[in-house]
Amino acid sequence: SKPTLAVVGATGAVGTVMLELLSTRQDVWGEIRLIASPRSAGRKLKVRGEEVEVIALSERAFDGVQVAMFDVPDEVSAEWAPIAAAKGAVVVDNSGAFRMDPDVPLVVPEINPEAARHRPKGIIANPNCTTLSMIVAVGALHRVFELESLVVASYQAASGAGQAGIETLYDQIAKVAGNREIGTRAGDVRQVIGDDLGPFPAPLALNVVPWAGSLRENGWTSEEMKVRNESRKILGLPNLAVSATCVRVPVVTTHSLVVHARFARRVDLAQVREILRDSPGLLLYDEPERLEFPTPADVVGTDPTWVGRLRVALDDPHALDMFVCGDNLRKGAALNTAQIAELVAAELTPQG
Ligand code: 11C
Repeated sequence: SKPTLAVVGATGAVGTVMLELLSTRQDVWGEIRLIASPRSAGRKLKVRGEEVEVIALSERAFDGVQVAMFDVPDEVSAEWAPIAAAKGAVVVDNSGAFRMDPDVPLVVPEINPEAARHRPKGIIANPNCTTLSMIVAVGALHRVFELESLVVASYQAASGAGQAGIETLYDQIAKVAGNREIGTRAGDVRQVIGDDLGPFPAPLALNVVPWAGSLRENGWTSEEMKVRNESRKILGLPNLAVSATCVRVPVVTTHSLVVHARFARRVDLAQVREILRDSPGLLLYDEPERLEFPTPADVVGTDPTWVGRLRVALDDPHALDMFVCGDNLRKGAALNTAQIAELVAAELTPQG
């Protein structure tokens, strides 16, 4: 029989996309149980065309569950993922709570699917959306050219900060809309938007904000450290040199990154194109003569990582510059989690 799946955090920004995905992907699940905070319990949500009542997070909610996806804040995962695992569920956790735990694999199915099988804690971690938005492309190129260093800048969407981020951006856009003078004098955007900045440290409408996450040592942010640490772990390159600058932009959903990747081998652009065209999870969209390149407006709602603006660095034949976009709620979160859960489901229900 098909395994029972629990979706913890079913009502959040990622949870909402997860229910959409579960309704359209190949149906490998028996019961799908929706779990959320007591505040959301009793709500009915649609999955696979049926209304399902959300139940409150509790130990008993995991009775009979074989796979549990967690799309909740770090502290909720830290407390509840081990409880679900102790009850026998394989947990696929999308928070930051366990990603760097040496006993928890950090999995991207296109890159390191085999890692999912070794999970001594019964927990598999899903990477951060910014890492995920570039790593499928970088990983495919690493296989051939051997990655040595990454210098990246992110252009992150508001929905990376959850439903509150989305609401904040729409509210701010409404406040500045129609005013054809705003954005011409220092401080005028702040004045119109007022004090309610939501989860962002500066106005996001008509602006870019060089900050995501919280402050870590020496001026680096948590998000920048995640890009570095998680890339190293997923690629199995503990000494990979990584410098990331994470920036929030007024886009609702889809993270973009400018990537400068340096390899041990000389980069051959024709071969790069071939790799990006033929590897799973990637869409090569790079026709500069026709002004064709990925932008979040075209990428949102799609599954692959889109890659364009491919250039061999002018001053370094071992380095490649490119622009990548990935839907941060799909591949960046719900889709990768679903793909990992499907790997586990395939283990639990052997074919033939
Ligand atoms: C953002 N990437 O865009 C963050 C959100 O570690 O899962 C996801 C945080 C995480 O703000």
